[in-house]
Amino acid sequence: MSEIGPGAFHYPSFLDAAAQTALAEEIAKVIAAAPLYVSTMPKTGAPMSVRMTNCGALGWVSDKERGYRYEPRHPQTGNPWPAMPQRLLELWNELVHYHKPPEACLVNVYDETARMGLHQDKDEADFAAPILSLSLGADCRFKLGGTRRGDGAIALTLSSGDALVLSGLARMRYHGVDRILPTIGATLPAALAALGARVNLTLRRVT
Ligand code: MD6
Ligand code: FE
Repeated sequence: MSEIGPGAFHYPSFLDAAAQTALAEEIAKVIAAAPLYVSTMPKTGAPMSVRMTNCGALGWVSDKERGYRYEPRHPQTGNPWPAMPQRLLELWNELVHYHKPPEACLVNVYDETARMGLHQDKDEADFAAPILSLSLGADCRFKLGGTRRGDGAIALTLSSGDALVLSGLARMRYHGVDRILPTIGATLPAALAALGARVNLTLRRVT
């Protein structure tokens, strides 16, 4: 584990190959029940390059009309999100020191050209709760800035099996995914391989 800055903890290869495979199988079941969708940006309606879905009581969605928010139901099927797999609750308990369980797990699926612009995670009511990120598949160049948009950012590589916790002073740091890196050998586990190049899960407390 390395503390990148106060409250920002990077755990390279936290999940071994067997754990990555098992997690991918759980996420494939989530996607089978709650299909990937494309969120659009508030106001402009521009589509995001990442496809997403969620599990847990709440899911993160965005559209032109109503912007970023959490919803209890899938925007297209209207069904409640699938339950959070037990394995994710265990990882939260292992890595996040917080007295309440996560309510949302956002599943982001990247193809080789997808990116995630610099953002703060601020649609949650509870900023005291850390966010736990888990990555599978191709490496990406992850940028971690400061608490103001213009602050300088550091770059780190997030690889398959890595965990990243943003807590405390790091909870509101800007961050984003510059690009997916060509990654020899680190393809997504078979259960997810047809969907893209990289999958990132972020577990959050919302209320
Ligand atoms: C990604 N991650 O790694 C996007 N958010 O694809 C995030 O947006 C993120 O890694 C909050 C905390 C950790 C993260
Ligand atoms: Fe984020």
